[in-house]
Amino acid sequence: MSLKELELFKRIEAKLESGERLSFEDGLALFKSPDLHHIGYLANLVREKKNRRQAHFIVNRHINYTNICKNGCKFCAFSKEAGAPGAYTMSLEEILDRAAVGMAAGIQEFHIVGGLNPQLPFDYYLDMLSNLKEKFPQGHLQAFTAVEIAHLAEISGLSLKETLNTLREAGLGSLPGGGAEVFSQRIRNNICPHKLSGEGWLNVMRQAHELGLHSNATMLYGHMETYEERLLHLLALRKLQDETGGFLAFIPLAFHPRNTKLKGYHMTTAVDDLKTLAISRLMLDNFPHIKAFWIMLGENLAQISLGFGVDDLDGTVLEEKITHAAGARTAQALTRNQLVSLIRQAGYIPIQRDTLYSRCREVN
Ligand code: V47
Ligand code: SF4
Repeated sequence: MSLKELELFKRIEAKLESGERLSFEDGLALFKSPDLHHIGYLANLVREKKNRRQAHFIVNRHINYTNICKNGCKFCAFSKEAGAPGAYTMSLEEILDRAAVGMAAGIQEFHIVGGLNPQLPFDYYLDMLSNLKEKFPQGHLQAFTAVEIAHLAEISGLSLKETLNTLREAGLGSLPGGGAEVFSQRIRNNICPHKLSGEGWLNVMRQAHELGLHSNATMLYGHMETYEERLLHLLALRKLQDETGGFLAFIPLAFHPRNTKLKGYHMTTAVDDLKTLAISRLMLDNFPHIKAFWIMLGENLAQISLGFGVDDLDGTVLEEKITHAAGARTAQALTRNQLVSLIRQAGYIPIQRDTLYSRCREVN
């Protein structure tokens, strides 16, 4: 290790010990450092302080109600134009049927996201939530990214707060973290020019948090973004979290390039995945949880990530469409026992949680 590197790691460790926040420059130096193990060691110090040796998971089911989307983001292999082969929209009955299959497996949470389908009225979303809530009252509804919420405000003619309140009355429990991508407008102009802006995304989350709704946050990395742009994204999240405290978990999402309109990109490397997770743990000192979405990382790397700042492996998932459309080779679901055994074999304590981390219990 060079003297400069040694000084960097000493400086960061001293800051962690004194509780001083890491700066943009600290984050950049870490991203540029080749010493993955030392970065992991530092992230693990924070992880153990916040979450000890616990590794959280939830028994959940994803429901992607439509893949028809007017945004056509270049990194998305899931979305289709209306009428194109493979385009679908689930009826209310289909959604309830899928949820019922999940319930038999003891599902605690439905993670519901879809495209912006101009054919669907606001009532479709309200009926979906209220029927799911009525039939499966024990299932928390974590539904609709900030991008979908902004779209629903547009089609309903309501303000963001009114939209969120109406959805909450219908059964909405919290918001997932998708749609954030990278906040930089340079990146958005290139990869998702029709999508809600970064500022718009943060504003939806601010409004949701002000109403007492919790949410997650994500970052899609591994395409054309620079380390600087990743860090600005993390710092924007840290700033909003200082103001509202409404974020539960941060989930870096590794870009999967297959079948997308972004040509010439490769899957992210294990080193970049672990570094990004670890640096997220270090920069986001006010986020209680860092989640590795095993669907995107793979089960093996998700297991290793527990030593690099991660304290949550998401869930059983049951039927994932977005990443698999873009070439993910992981399974579509894991059983609760498989997740528990992944965590145990990595030397951590499996903790089954609910969506809001308010009821957590160690698995015997
Ligand atoms: O919003 C789309 C991303 C997100 C690709 O909140 C892609 O707990 C990689 O947000 N390669 C949906 N990523 C998934 C998501 C999520 C997943 C797990 C947990 C949580 C949570 C949220 O996936 C989209 C977009 O940002 N995405 N295409 C792709 N080709
Ligand atoms: Fe639509 Fe979301 Fe895919 Fe973009 S990422 S095209 S908004 S479904």
